[in-house]
Amino acid sequence: MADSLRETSVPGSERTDEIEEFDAIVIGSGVTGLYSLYRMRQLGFSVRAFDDAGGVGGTWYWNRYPGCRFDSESYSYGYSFSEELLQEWDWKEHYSGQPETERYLNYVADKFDLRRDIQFNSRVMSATFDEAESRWEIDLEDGSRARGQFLITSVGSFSAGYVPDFEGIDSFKGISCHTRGWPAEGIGLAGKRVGVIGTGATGVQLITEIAKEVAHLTVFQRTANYCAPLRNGLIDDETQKKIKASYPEIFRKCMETAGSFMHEFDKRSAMDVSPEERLAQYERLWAEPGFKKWLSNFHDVMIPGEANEDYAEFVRNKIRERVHDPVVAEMLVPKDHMFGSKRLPCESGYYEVYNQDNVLLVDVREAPIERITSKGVKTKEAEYELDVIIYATGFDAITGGLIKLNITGQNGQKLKEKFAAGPRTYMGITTAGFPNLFTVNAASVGNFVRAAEPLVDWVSETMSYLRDNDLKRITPTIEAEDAWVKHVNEDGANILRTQANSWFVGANIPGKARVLLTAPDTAPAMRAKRAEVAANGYEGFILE
Ligand code: N01
Repeated sequence: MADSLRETSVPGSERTDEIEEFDAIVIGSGVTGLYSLYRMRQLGFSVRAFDDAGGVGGTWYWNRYPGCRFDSESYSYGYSFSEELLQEWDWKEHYSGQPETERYLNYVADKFDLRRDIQFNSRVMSATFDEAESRWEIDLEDGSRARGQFLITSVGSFSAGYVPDFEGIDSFKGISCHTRGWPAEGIGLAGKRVGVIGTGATGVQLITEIAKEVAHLTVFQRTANYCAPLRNGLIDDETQKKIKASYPEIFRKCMETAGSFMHEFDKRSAMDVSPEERLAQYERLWAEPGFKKWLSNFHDVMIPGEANEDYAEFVRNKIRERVHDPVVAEMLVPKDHMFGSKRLPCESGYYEVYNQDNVLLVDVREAPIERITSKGVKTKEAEYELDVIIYATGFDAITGGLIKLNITGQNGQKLKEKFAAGPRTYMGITTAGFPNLFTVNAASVGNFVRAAEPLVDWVSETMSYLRDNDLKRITPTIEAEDAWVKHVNEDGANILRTQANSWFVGANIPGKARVLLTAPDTAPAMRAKRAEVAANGYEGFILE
């Protein structure tokens, strides 16, 4: 199994006495971690980032599986803080693939000389708050330690890969891999019998790509997804110039929308226009690239109800049109959840894969996987012999990466225990009893870079406020936290994201509490809330 999925254990005998001291400790050097380093350094803080990876990129370092790419426009995803960077960097494709995105993040790290403050191959095993000194201390796998006044968890939403606890999983004699731990040198799949478990956004991208080279592909699907054509393309020189000239406009648009994407909902209701006009709009958007068909649609397509079901049926019919065998087509048509209640995977030929003679779709809801054998996968109905098993089984999203850090706050309280019934935070970013801890990974939603920049700005400005006012720590009050948790649960109850069993609500992990893991609010509302809290002298926080 992939190195990245190893269980953590607190180091013992190798522990060293040497402790490095910083103002801020950042965990992770993905998009949020890199910007945290840049911004905090700019404000004069001493800062060190620790990453268990061998290089920068976070998600874009670990997810090297074939087909991995953006589903938001590349130029809406880049950092906005440097005009020079924006003008220097040429995105090659409208929806950049993993190798290009990893190259971009390396370019950023080099351009702003960020590497000198990043310690790679350094897994954080635990983080403990020292009450007397008001400092966080982290233990690394090699036994070394570091301390900082502030602890910033930039570990991303999807850093804890999830592999189901299948019986016999270690008995398989072939190659097996979770998509997050895909080896940099690749896995030679040509001529092999390959099985993929999972058909979420990752599985959809992977399956489409590897179906081009494998001898035989077996896809184990538990839930069919609504997927929409990505319609990617290369960026020509003229378009490149236009993009570079319109960055202020692109970012302005992103900052106005709910998920910080470039697309704005149509304010009309789908049901207020004639059926002909409705269908014409669905078809027009379907022919457009990316998320437009989702996020530029009639606004009530994204609200549970009649419009949502009308559009869902349109998408189901699009799937039926593309798959030749009607039985297979019906297996691929989602019927048990609402359109948009799970993240919409964008694809480039996914459904046509099932028209290939060497591809078999297996329904593992009907006949669940019973065990992994030495030869392959055994379901309730049959055993499938394979050379390679790929687990595209997702992530213990948002809280999983945090819990893995073994964080202990005041009075020995463990974050794992505190979050057992779901995350308890104030604004997704702080939690009572854990002073100066900023869980930035848990508060980024939608387009990650667009969300990360203002979030990290707020955290850095808060740190500056403490420094300028001779304060040592900031902790939310229990009352503010209770009110926030109530808001998340109550206002989140009726939104689309809580209607399906997905990672949004922790339902993909057996035993995990079913709670909305993100804020139910739009990105502009979250920014306004944070600004208001700061303007009111950090309302809801205790400053000491
Ligand atoms: O993970 P998932 P993902 N037996 O949890 C199945 C982002 N992302 O890695 O639906 C059989 O969505 C599970 O089945 P079910 C994006 O935000 C972005 O695909 O639970 N099957 C499902 O099919 C996305 O939402 C991009 O019934 C089992 C799959 O495994 C998020 O990452 C690309 C099983 C997991 O799907 C996560 O996506 C990729 C079992 N025991 C990802 N357990 C971009 O384009 C699980 N499954 C930017």
